Amino acid sequence: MQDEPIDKEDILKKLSEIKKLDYNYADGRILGSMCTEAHPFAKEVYCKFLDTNLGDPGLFKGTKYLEDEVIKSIGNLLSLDKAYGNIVTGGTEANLMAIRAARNHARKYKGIVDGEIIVPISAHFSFKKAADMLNLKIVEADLDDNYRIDVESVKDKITDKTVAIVAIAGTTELGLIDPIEEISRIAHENNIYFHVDAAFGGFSIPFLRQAGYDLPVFDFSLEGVCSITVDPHKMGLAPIPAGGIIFRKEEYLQVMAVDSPYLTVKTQSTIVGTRIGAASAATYAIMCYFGKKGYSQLACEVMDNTYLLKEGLENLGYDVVCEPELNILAFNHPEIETHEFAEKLEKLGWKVSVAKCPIAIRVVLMNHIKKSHIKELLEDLEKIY
Ligand code: 0PR
Repeated sequence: MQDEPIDKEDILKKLSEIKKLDYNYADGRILGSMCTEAHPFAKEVYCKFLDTNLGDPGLFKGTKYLEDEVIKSIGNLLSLDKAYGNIVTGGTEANLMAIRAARNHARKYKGIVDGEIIVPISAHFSFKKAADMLNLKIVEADLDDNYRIDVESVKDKITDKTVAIVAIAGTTELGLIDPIEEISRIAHENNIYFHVDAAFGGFSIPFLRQAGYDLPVFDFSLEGVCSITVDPHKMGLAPIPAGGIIFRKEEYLQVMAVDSPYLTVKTQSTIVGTRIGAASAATYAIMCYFGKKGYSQLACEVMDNTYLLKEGLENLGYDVVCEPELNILAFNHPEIETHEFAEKLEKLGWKVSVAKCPIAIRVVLMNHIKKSHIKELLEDLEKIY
């Protein structure tokens, strides 16, 4: 830091120069991101609540009310009459809270001290962080031929140390939905905590189902489901950071509670202490603003774009890895090795990402990717082919 203050104008000038290093969603070149530009209205509301702190909710009763309302609304979308949970920083923190609840619950009621969690190979790496922090062993369940969790493999991996089973509604790499109904039954029969990671799919599957898409049930209507991660900062168009964790029962929050004697509430179950209220306010605002109709339209639009890209790719002769269930498409060049192919796309200005299982170029068709961008991408892909 320099000794003397600098004028605001000069600082802003420097910042806008530096910001030029960033890619912009609006350019339609960011193809591998699950985040997108937040809706302007959500950003406006966010700024109004910047100083609120849900770590001490008794001081911010209005903002706490907004968080509760958001949890209630998301819970209702997921077939839960009375929901418990929090708006957190993202899917990582939401998954960490779910696994912490599962671990503590198993420790308290079953006496398990060195627990294991069963997660599919396709699970997001946040579960590795959670297992590391919570001192749990990760047991990976295989995928079936369609890249979804293999139900038999889950059954085989259950032991008397299993504290949680995880399945995904909208996998990070392929956007696929695991057979959640079957896993829910297995978890319920074995009295094991079952967490569904719908960080990506949670804000689109309910709306797509409503619009007539034939997608499987993944929510609390299945009795084995104990918690669901749903991120407003992905398909919900809320500003970063906004993740969501929804629990079926209050006891899952209670088993994580620590005393917070000098605060306006007696206990705290979240991982973070001082925590942002702006994310709850912005999510509340954007959910009111869109309504089910608005989200349904958004979810359908991005699916239309997904099919448009798929058709274009197939017409050109590219290999599409699997039929998309959500707005993620993975594909390969029939001859060029995937990383080499990704480099060619990078050179043409496309920010792509490469999936690991199976190795493929992966495009997340978020709201910032418009039909005009898909047309440009297909033109470049035609040249490469
Ligand atoms: N669960 C699932 C299914 C996810 O896909 C992700 C993130 C998480 C949990 C963790 O969420 P947070 O990143 O909010 O903690 N999925 C993307 C990924 O890691 C996130 C992402 C977003 C990556 C934008 C890149 C990017 O540019 O691939």
